[in-house]
Amino acid sequence: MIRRMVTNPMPQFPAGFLWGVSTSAHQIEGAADVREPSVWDVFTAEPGRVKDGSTAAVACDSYHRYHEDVALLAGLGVDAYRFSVSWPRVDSPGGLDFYDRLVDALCAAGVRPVVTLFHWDLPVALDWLERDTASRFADHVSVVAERLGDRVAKWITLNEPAEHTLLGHALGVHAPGRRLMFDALPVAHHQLLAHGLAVRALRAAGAGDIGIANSHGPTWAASEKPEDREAAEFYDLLLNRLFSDPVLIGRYPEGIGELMPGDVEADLKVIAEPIDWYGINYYAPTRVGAPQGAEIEFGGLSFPAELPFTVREIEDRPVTDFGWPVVPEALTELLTGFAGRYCDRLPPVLITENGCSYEGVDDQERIAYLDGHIRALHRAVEAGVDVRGYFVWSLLDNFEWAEGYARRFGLVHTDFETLERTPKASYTWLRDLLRAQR
Ligand code: IFM
Repeated sequence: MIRRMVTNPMPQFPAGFLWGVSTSAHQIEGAADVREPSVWDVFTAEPGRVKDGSTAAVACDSYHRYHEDVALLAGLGVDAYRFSVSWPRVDSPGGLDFYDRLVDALCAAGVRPVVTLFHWDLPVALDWLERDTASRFADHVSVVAERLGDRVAKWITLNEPAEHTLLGHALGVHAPGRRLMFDALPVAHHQLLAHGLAVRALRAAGAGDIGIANSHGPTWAASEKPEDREAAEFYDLLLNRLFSDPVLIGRYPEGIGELMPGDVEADLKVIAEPIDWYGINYYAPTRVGAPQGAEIEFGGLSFPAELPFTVREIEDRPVTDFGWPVVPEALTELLTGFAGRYCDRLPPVLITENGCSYEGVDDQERIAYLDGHIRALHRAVEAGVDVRGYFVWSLLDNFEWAEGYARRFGLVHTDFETLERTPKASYTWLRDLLRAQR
């Protein structure tokens, strides 16, 4: 079945389509001893927070081995590499020198640098419950843009503020480990404000080509029953629209704005600052039903009983090692749905992350996953959605947050003892696909 699917020729994407891979600083860099600490260092030091008890102190050691990573990128033949700058490293003496060297190495290898300015590793002294963190972020962005702006191809303000809010501040399973439930909403607002201020800071520094990387996926009601549909709509509002509506149409979904702190109307004008493209991280759809009065375990997370929805299994679908369902056509659904909802307010779209966790170096399941999703993406392009690029998560197996090193998302295997990198079957498959696209 897999063989038949992957030997059909991949349809051709439009000329200029941007192919890339993604990583983030805390997940790959290591070298924690030469930067300031982040909330993730504090969190991982607390017993029981990370499932395998690991930390990202060394991770893939990309801080020291970035030349190896750049060679892997060049060998893969990607147009672009999405990585994040660690705010605590930028705050450390000489911290920006590392990114300067990395950007130079990428440019020399013909790979365009795409920089994420915040991917969850907040300096320990800061807190997204505080409004001031948004202004501090804009200062950080100005410093980075000033130094790297002459060579960076694209800028991403934030990565997945939805997950950082939900997992880090509402459910407490990511750093900083708060379990505030709906009191975490200000964290979402302050990040969105930070996004808008960052767009302004980037433009003031002369930088262009700016987007955000928001996570999205279709939400499917568990049944046609009104209570399931209502629960699914609420989930969709909280995890999808809460983060796209303010950025794209300058307003919060119904009932949310009044829960946010500060002068929300004025802030929304900042949040809706025009961007050049909209980044979507897509992994899987979610099936949602009415609450069942009990804590639910799902996809490595436990959802408290008091939530007004429950996440349900999507039956009859293969799942990744993480237990996430594999549903490529939901990517077409997501993109056509976005284009329909936001119409001319939606700028060109980039898929800033898509990938899966599987063990093994002969990773035929990953090939099948990527093949299916790239075809689904092409169907969206054929349907008229203006998608301009696709980034695989991730270049390397790396530190998968609360899962530690147990989940392997890489096109390249990392031996976390020796730090040796070994390209997987999917790396070769993607390399050949990219060659055929040119
Ligand atoms: O590893 C993460 C990444 O940091 C953000 N998006 C999802 C990935 C897989 O869980």
